[in-house]
Amino acid sequence: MNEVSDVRDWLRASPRVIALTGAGMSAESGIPTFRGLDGLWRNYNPQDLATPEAFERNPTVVWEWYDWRRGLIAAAEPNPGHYALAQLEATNHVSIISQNVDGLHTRAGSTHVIEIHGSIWRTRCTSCDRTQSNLKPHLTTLPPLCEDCGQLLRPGVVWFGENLPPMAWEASVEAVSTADILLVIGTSGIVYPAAQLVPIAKDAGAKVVEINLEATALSSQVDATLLGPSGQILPKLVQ
Ligand code: BJW
Ligand code: ZN
Repeated sequence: MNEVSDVRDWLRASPRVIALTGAGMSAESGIPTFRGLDGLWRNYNPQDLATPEAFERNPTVVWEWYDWRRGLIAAAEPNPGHYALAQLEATNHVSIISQNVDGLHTRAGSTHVIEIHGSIWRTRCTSCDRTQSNLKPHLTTLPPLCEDCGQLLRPGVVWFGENLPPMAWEASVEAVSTADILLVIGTSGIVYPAAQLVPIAKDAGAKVVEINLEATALSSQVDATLLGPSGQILPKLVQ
């Protein structure tokens, strides 16, 4: 069985496509994943960097890590996988639910992108909640302070133990509930509630296809797994 050509046929018969993407989607752009061999969590402890408690303890250390990642991402380009998903909009109704904070889907031209873990390009005031877009690769002073109230700004991302932005989460549940096919791309599927979108889609009748270098926590729930780099598989699916 040629699974790539089978999934290509499924896509042709699926007007509404949802893609749930994770760090593996951007790996071929040179952005490290979290849990892979050279993943961010191999060198850094998430408890020290990606929790509200870590930020309260040491905002400068957390900001230095995010500022380093901003520099990496600013220097990166979308890869053929990002462009293939953007190109799919020519033939299908496509929404992307991304756990990534890098903004590369939008840079590749995708127009319906829900960022469920926020964006590294936004800051939010810890006091007055003012949210701002800041596209500079590096911030001038760390930690940055709010121009309105002078209090500490934080990265506009979702840390462990924090709720996802309610509107983004509701839109995601709605999207997978009405999907014909869900593509689950480059995610280990162990972070919740993002991973919950897979059973929600399945229960609502969507076909689920996983694209990953290896089997994941979600593999037993999907209709097909395409093993390989998403930057190579997605262009073949969209051809
Ligand atoms: C390729 C490839 C290529 C490589 N091609 N593939 C038990 C205890 C405590 C908490 C919990 C618990 N159970 C559940 C929770 C809640 C917690 C959670 O899920 N924890 C688990 C880890 C156990 N979740 C939360 O806290 C969430 N909030 C929440 O639940 O609110 C309610 C609540 C409130 C109060 C208390 C408790 C609950 C929020 C989760 C936020 C996650 N945040 C991060 C950081 C975002 C900002 C940032 O970027 O800095 O999000 S953590 C990190 O993980 C990041 C990612 O978006 C997320 C998912 O990772 P992802 O994308 O899957 O990456 P990897 O590295 O894991 O996988 C990469 C994959 O790609 C691999 O499979 C590779 O094989 C593959 N790959 N190259 C294709 N070329
Ligand atoms: Zn403020």
